[in-house]
Amino acid sequence: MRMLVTGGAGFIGANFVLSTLATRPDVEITVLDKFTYAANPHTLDPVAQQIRVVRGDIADAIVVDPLVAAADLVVNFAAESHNDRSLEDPSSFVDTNLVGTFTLLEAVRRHGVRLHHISTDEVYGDLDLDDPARFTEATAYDPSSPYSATKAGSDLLVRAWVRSFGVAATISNCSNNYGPYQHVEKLIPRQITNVLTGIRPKVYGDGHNVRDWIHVHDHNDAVWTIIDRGALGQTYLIGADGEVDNLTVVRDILELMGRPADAFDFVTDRPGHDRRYAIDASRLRTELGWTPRYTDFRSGLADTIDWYATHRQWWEPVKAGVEASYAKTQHTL
Ligand code: NAD
Ligand code: TDX
Repeated sequence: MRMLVTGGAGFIGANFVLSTLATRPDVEITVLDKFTYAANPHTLDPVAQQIRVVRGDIADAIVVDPLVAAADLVVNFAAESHNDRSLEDPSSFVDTNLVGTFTLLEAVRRHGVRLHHISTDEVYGDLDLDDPARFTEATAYDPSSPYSATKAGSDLLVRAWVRSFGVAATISNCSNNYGPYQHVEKLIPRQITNVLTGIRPKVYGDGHNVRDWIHVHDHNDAVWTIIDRGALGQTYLIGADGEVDNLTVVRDILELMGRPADAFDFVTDRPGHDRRYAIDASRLRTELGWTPRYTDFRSGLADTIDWYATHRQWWEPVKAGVEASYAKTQHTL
């Protein structure tokens, strides 16, 4: 199988490329990535001889068209992915998440190639802390941030291309990922690398916001399950019953790293900060038989801490810049 992996140099896409190479020798991989700030140019170095890497923009039809024509399947991980950045400057989110997905859809339509589109649970908006409900595939879209609104728009484009043009596509909406190779702007790697560099972890607002954590390997395993057995035109939610509030995440990190559990700061809240996400992944579990393997969050967190502690050269070059940028808007409460 010839696979085009867009965004394959980012956090989830690179983990997908590495695990696919390790487990599926029959898959030929081409990565299309713009190598934005979010891509670490060295992540794919160890497998550079086994894949083709093209530096380019998914919104550039001239680049996209021949790559799609030469593929049997496109898996679209490429996106602007960070909520905080989308609040500072939303324009690249519209370009990549909306125009980029549109450009891929037109190419797969032209060449009759299957697409799997990677999306997020944030398209459903948020839930109250005391609401027993969880998101399902039937939940109405209600995104809050420029990031989640552009991801919601990209999903709706995929659905429209399926219905109007018969494009062979599937969509997955996953909850919050953690694991190796995640950019240090995101909650878990930011706090781990804060502790490793002598900075106190930073918790937004009151810290009671809940995220539904899943290990990136479980996410990618579910993506493969959908590629192998998913029904064309269908949407699947991916989650591993991992609801944890941010205060607990930060206290767990501090404890696992041998620091006092209260050695963190509360800082300025994120504008429009979603309160809680929670996924009901019953369709994926019952119809496709998928189950997560990393079900012990603290042990997954301990492995992730270990990875950042032993891969300082991977994140150190960008750490100071990320903190300097956050310091412009975030102040200790
Ligand atoms: P990331 O920011 O780490 O990586 C994104 C990658 O896309 C980078 O390599 C970047 O260079 C590339 N890219 C950006 N714009 C591009 C463009 N115009 N053309 C080509 N490449 C471009 O993001 P991630 O966390 O790996 O997320 C991957 C996908 O998974 C995204 O679609 C995101 O919405 C979705 N998702 C992420 C999470 C999470 O917790 N991180 C959860 C659910 C869904
Ligand atoms: O320093 C921080 N302190 C803090 O309290 C950071 C960076 C975040 N937070 C909070 C905000 C959120 O409640 O932690 C939570 C997680 O924040 P992020 O890591 O920025 O993730 P989130 O906004 O939940 O979005 C993530 O999951 C869904 C990904 O970035 C998205 O791409 C994905 O769609």
